[in-house]
Amino acid sequence: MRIGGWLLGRGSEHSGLLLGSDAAGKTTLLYRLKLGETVQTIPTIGMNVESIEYPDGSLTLWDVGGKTRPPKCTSDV
Ligand SMILES: Nc1nc2c(ncn2[C@@H]2O[C@H](COP(=O)(O)OP(=O)(O)OP(=O)(O)O)[C@@H](O)[C@H]2O)c(=O)[nH]1
Ligand SMILES: [Mg+2]
Repeated sequence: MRIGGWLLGRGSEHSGLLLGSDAAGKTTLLYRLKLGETVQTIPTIGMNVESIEYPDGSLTLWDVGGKTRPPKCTSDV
């Protein structure tokens, strides 16, 4: 997708970031959207990335564990 289309909300591929406190339900939401069912989760170490395909496009979601530390270069700022 071209950047202009992304900025204007057009195009068929979208991506997003799931951020929140630990145990907020981010991973549950990710797999609910991906699989259409509620799965049992464990605390996420690092991140999960899933692409959800729709008839007219796809949505890629990045699910970052609530206890995942940011890279050192940003945590020192
Ligand atoms: N009651 C209730 N429990 C939920 C809901 N969503 C998730 N949970 C429960 O909350 C707990 C944590 O859910 P996760 O999806 O693992 O939370 P998370 O935000 O990914 O946590 P981290 O990976 O540690 O950042 C699990 O036991 C889920 O079953 C909800 O909508 N309602
Ligand atoms: Mg998680």
